[in-house]
Amino acid sequence: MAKCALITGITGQDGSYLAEFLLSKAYHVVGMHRRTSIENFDRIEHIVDQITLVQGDLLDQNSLEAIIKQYRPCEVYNLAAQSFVPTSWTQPLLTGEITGLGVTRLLEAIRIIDPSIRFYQASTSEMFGKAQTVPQNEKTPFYPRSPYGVSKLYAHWITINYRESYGIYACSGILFNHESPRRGLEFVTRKVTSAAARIKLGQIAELRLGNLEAKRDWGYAGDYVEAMWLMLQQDGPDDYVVATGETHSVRELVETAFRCVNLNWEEFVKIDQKLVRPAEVDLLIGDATKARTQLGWKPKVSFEKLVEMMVESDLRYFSSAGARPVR
Ligand code: NAP
Ligand code: F7E
Repeated sequence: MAKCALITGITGQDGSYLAEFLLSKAYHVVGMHRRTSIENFDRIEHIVDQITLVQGDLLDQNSLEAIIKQYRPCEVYNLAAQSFVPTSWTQPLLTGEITGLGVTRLLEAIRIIDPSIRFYQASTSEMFGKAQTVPQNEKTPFYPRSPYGVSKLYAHWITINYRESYGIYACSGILFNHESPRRGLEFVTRKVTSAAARIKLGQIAELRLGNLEAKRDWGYAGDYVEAMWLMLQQDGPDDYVVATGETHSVRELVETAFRCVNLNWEEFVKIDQKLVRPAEVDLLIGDATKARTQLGWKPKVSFEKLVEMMVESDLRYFSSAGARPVR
């Protein structure tokens, strides 16, 4: 019988890539999504008839227990979260409830119903925040800089605590920024690639951005979901940094994206102080030696290739009304 995996956050960027990956490994994929007044399946519409979709919410304990009882997954990937850093300042309590406490709700459901389930928690480089060492690895001290980062740090430690308290095979994947043509439009990579495409197509005239000096270790989401799966296939549970080991500034991102459409970015980009964060994460660069040596994982898509892939997808998306950025 096929192995069953539950993915929370199936409608998100990573949920869609992980579902594709697990289908390629012949899993029965159960995807949890929130009830919404209109369906939000754009990223998974090409696989919707190959997976089982079920309504549930990280805010609702009963729904989590009911889903685990009904489908009895052997692996649970918790990708659901309020994941946008700026929103975590305007909605800090909701962010804490979903991104932090939501993980305890899911772990409790696993503990009560079937503690042999293997659990993956989507942790983040935002936990390093005001980074104490360069580059950052599993031993780097944490210093989160936003309610999002703080909530994820709680989630990281509760994952470790359930592993140590109850022997649950629970892993925390500390993933650095990863992007794709399916990235939400408000995150800086997609904001930049969509604007470059739309300016080229004559649809908009300018791009407003905040801090151009922030540096991130940007990889490709399609590469990163494999690392999630590998973490749950080992002899024992552990925590791993997943990153490319390269860092680039937002300024370099903008230059690269506008170069793809043969435009000079300085003619179109305006700095908007409203987009500067109350506390910034200045520099992230990951050291994924442990993932490379213990999981045999490595990234395949370079920064330049990633930006090019996103700009090309956005040119297609914004030039034809019905097209979807689902590369
Ligand atoms: P994303 O595109 O924002 O997707 C988040 C998903 O969570 C969506 O499916 C969303 O559903 C769902 N969700 C939000 N609140 C929920 C709730 N209360 N109950 C159930 N589902 C809920 O995020 P992503 O980029 O795919 O990232 C996946 C995970 O990895 C997140 O936990 C994120 O924090 C973490 N992470 C991401 C990165 C990155 O660079 N992408 C790096 C490190 C860690 P709706 O569609 O209904 O909103
Ligand atoms: O910002 C700067 C901004 O929103 C990146 C999430 O997936 O990755 C993501 O969090 C940088 C920041 O991602 C704009 O100040 C400048 O320094 O794309 P972002 P993020 O905050 O790094 C981590 C790993 C996660 O876990 C999160 O869930 O870009 N920046 N100007 C801007 N950022 C945005 N969004 N918009 C701007 O106009």
